[in-house]
Amino acid sequence: MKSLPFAALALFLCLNCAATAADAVKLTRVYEKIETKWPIAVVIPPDGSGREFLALQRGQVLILPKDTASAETATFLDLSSRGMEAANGKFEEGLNGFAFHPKFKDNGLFYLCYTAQKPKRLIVSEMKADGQKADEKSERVLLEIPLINWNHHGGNIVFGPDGFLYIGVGDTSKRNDEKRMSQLTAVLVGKVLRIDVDSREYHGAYGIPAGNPFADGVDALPQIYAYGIRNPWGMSFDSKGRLWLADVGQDLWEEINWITAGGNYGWSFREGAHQFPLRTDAPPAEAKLIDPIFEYNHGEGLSITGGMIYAGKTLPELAGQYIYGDFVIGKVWSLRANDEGKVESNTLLYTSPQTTGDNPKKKPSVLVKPTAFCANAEGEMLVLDWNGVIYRMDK
Ligand SMILES: [Ca+2]
Repeated sequence: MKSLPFAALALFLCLNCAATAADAVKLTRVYEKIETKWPIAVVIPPDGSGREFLALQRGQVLILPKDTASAETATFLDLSSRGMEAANGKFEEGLNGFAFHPKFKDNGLFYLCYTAQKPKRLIVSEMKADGQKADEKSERVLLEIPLINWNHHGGNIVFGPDGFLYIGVGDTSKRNDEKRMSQLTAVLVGKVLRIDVDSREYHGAYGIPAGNPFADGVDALPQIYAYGIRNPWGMSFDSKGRLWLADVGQDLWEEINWITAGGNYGWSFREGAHQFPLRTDAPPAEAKLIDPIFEYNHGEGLSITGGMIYAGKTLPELAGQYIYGDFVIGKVWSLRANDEGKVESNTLLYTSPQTTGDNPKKKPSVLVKPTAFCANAEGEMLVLDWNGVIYRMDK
């Protein structure tokens, strides 16, 4: 160390601090030999194969090798030539949702949620796969939702234990919910939607589950399951059937919600559990605005990435806890909540080191920017990093 010049010593100490900031977990890089640019989900098909499918935002889905050190992948689907994103739409536009039908083993069906241009819209579609390969020509479009901006369209999709498909859609506003979409039940943006992909009763494309809060379609669109959402990022069901949803905040608060049928989650009257100061009109007297079960302010992080309940074996102390992170600040936490949704603890597990990238004059940025928390085939937690890296959470 004595031979290190001062600047290098300072850098060494700085890196050392970041690395030893009492992280409770380690992030170990896996699939190092595979190009995994802009990963958005790792999904395990319900077919007993134990395969891991990696969805990338530019429209590819890869089947990852069993050996995490291998370079061998199979391309399941490649929609990268479609141009899902506008020139200024990179970062939020593209393929943001991928889910297998619960009976994928028998019917080969899976679902995608992605943006398309001219006109700008969010598409939910179904495709069929044969063994190792998706058949792009089998695509059946279920929903097309008009968008007016490149940001805030959510796009995560997940099947519930009820067999219905849940779709998280952002408010398609640049800022401030300026078009007042989230509370408006006549549009599908700023909502969680629920549809029955096995039925064709609605427009010949899918069905409306009878338990949807506006199933009769009177005064509100029947696909809506919950509303008052800003930009849902990270949706997952736990083993008790609860739907966890992280809603990205604007100026002050990031939030974690338990989504229930007909729930109004407040945006843009509220940001987190607080009145949104840029909105001065009062909510209707009858409105019941549901607060998040947990929120953190912008002193802690700037953009929440929702995750899932830990169900792996490597870190037994995290059993039953909800793992989530912050995309901008590069932190990972575990949240423990009781069955009533009361938070018992929130523990910082990991803080990303900072990096100057290729340009030391640039403001430092975080090394790990979590885009998703997913279970691998063994149930261990993977952290997908916007910088194109996949980590496994270890001791
Ligand atoms: Ca809210």
